[in-house]
Amino acid sequence: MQVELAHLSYQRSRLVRSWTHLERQRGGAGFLGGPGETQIESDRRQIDERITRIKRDLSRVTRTRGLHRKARKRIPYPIVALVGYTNAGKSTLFNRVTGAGVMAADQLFATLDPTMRDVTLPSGRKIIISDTVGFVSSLPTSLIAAFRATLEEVLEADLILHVRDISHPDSDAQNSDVLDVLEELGVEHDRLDKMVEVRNKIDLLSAEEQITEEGRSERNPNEIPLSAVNGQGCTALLELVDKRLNANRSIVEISLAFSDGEAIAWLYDRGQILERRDEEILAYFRVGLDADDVARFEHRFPAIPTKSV
Ligand SMILES: Nc1nc2c(ncn2[C@@H]2O[C@H](COP(=O)(O)OP(=O)(O)O)[C@@H](O)[C@H]2O)c(=O)[nH]1
Ligand SMILES: [Mg+2]
Repeated sequence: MQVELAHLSYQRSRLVRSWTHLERQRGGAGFLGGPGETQIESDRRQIDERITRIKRDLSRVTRTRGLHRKARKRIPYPIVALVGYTNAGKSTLFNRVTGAGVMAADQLFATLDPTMRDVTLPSGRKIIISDTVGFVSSLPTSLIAAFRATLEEVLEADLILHVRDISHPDSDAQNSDVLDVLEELGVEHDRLDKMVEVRNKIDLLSAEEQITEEGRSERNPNEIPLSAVNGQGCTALLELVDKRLNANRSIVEISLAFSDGEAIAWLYDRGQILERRDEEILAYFRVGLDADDVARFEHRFPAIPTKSV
């Protein structure tokens, strides 16, 4: 809709200019209300009506997006955003890690937003992965608003995965374009530093180049060579995401009665169960939980003592 709006505004300005030329030819000073003017008026009115309709639809979309974001905040799984240049392979990677494009009804966000889906990491931890619009260089200013809107998700993401097409001849220029835009959008420096770089399309490299890539990633833990098309590197990527998200987790020991089904279910849902020992009347858990989730658990189940270790 933003794209159409920009296009219509452009058409509207051209309309005036092209008719001005005719009007000048036709009449001298004081010539008003000729057939040309009527035509401009009617064309302009039609464009204006479409502009009004699109603006109304847009404000509805903005409102809906706001509601979705609020709904998402109530389900506090970490959000991992894919960013990168157009054609880098973001959507291919998204489909691969979320289960090859199947749109199952029980997917958490299937009905909420088609570009966000839940993924279970190797540790059993659940995340929401978000596909975004691709970056292109020298975006027309009239489209920057549209572009920003789709990138709001990125600002709120817990982790950013920068997908790069390393087989592309302009790969380095694309890389700096993307980093510049992220910085302009207000992504903080330390988050840019902590971003994971997905070096996609390694299947298109020669055998020697592939070996060089493997060497790079061994030295740099924030780089993953990958092929979204054949799946190579995808497991390593999910393991890295797991590790990065778990960096701010705390380990908590909790003993509770078997009858505390609700609390047990909550721990399985939100936490990473590291150990469970069933004793006579109590179950003992060692769980990895986010600091926020520890507070949520204590708030929700005040009678159950927790101990951070
Ligand atoms: N050879 C190869 N092609 C890929 C790979 N990943 C994506 N592609 C292709 O690159 C093109 C763009 O992919 P897409 O996922 O739409 O890119 P997006 O614009 O970043 O979402 C498609 O033709 C994909 O099939 C990869 O790992 N290897
Ligand atoms: Mg895409």
